[in-house]
Amino acid sequence: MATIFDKIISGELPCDEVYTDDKCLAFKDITPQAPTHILLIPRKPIKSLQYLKCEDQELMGHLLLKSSEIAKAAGLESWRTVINTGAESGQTVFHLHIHIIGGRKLSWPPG
Ligand code: DGP
Repeated sequence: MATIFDKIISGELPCDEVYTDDKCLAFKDITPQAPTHILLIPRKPIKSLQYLKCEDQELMGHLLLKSSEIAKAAGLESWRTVINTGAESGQTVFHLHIHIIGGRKLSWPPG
């Protein structure tokens, strides 16, 4: 079943785009938890980290590198990257995504 993020990738739903290339797309989170809250998603429909395959190794490296570039381009020097995996962790959209969160002091441990 197509998720909201699949519909954003296809252009069926709009987003506030931050970065795009042939492997991934980044856009602002609709319910930001901090002054900067960006979601970075692969174009490939991977449900979560739970479903990664060996063939995804290069893609995941690409995503991590891009997450750093995107955070720095947003003016951040300190930020948190979060990948929720599974409903109990807080995952609500089952298309793998990296949260890039910053612009305020973040507490630890997470709830
Ligand atoms: P997670 O809880 O880790 O599955 O994060 C899903 C995030 O997706 C959550 O922070 C809210 C965001 N989100 C949900 N629907 C939309 C949408 O239609 N547009 C955008 N930009 N973000 C969305």
